[in-house]
Amino acid sequence: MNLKRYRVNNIQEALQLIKKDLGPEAVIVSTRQVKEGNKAFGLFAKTMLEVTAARDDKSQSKPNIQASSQATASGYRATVNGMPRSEGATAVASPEMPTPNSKPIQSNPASDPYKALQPLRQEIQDLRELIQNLGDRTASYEGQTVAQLKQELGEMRYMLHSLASRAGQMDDLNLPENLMVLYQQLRFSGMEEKFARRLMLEARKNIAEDDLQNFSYVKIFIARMLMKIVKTTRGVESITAPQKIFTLIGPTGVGKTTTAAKIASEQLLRYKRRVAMITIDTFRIAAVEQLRTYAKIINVPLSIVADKADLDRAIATYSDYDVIIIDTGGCSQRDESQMFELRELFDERGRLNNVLVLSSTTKDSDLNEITRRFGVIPIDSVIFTKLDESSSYGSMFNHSIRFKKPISFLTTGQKVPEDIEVATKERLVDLMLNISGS
Ligand SMILES: Nc1nc2c(ncn2[C@@H]2O[C@H](COP(=O)(O)OP(=O)(O)O)[C@@H](O)[C@H]2O)c(=O)[nH]1
Ligand SMILES: [Mg+2]
Repeated sequence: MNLKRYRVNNIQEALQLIKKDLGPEAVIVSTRQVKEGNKAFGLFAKTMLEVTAARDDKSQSKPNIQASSQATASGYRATVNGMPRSEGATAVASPEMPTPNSKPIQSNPASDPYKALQPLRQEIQDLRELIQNLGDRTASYEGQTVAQLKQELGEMRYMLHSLASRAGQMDDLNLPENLMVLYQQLRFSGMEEKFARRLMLEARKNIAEDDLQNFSYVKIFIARMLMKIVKTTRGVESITAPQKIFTLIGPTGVGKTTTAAKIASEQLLRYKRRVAMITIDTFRIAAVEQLRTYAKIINVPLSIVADKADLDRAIATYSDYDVIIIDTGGCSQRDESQMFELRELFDERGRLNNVLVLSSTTKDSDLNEITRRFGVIPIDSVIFTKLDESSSYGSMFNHSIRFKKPISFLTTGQKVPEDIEVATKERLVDLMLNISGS
């Protein structure tokens, strides 16, 4: 097994390199988006595609086999050989290869994927033994070498998993090639399987046969569908009341206080609005101090309140302010009494605009639980923080599909006030499909 990894701008570029280096028999075993460049702000670094390809050395010596007799090859092979051509892309298929996109990838439950797994299993077993030996022989080896081998073992596991899942769940999808490539991209970005599948099936129904051959067209079509799924609020601009009262709630540590300061600062400096802040942090004195410091720097008044009556009084005090940002203490969604307290304070529609702050690094199942539990309070929008620390943005779409809550802001770093942006559909879709970089 000959394994190679490439960092490229797009899949077409990868396919050219793979075909050149490893030949048409090569299979893509994994792709993922990686950031390159400025490390402090991963988000603004260039997004590259990292593609790992493999070629079974045994297959290399064989002459080029006819497409029809290659039918046992997995869909990956078909993807490498029959890559869609988008504008500017050089053809990767050699003349004897099937015409790009001429046929949908056929489902193929034949035994080949399992045969393909066999050498991988053996290699994993060998690697395991090697790691074990190295670990036993000398402790000093437990540094770099073992770490490297462990990483390779991880990659092999991933390959096995990928091959196995291709052999299983995707066989029945039977998608045209361009849709299959985008399906994989959405899955690698973290979109849940059933959502990605539904999207692709819907796209196939609605895209004309001819247009399906055009990768750029299909990608834009999927981008438009994603734009319909996700809703945004233009920051605080969708609040039509003369006074915008914006409450940030959510679990501890997601970035509520930092985000409150960023929004306050933006409202003051960019929109020239009169801004006041309130915090309901009665237990964590340090957290109150954190907001107090920000309020001082930004130069806005801050009130610290303990209960609903206090809150109402503070809001009344700021009646001639354009924007009031309310920060809340960290609260565990599993603590019933804290949730009850929060509900007492914020369960009112109309006057308060409640925003659930979630970290984009939180895994899907936890995002679901948090949203369900905080859902006892009316939630008007969601903020996703820490995009700079996340590499898969599909969970934001999974959340949008599941809970249909609009997204108001995205935050991209620790710096106040600059690391925040008003969420836009274009930006969210670009995070998934990397349209601007392709
Ligand atoms: N990398 C990164 N860190 C963030 C971001 N937003 C907040 N943080 C950090 O997350 C930590 C917790 O933030 P804080 O505002 O205190 O969270 P809270 O408990 O929800 O109020 C702090 O170290 C922040 O600097 C972000 O967008 N990116
Ligand atoms: Mg806080």
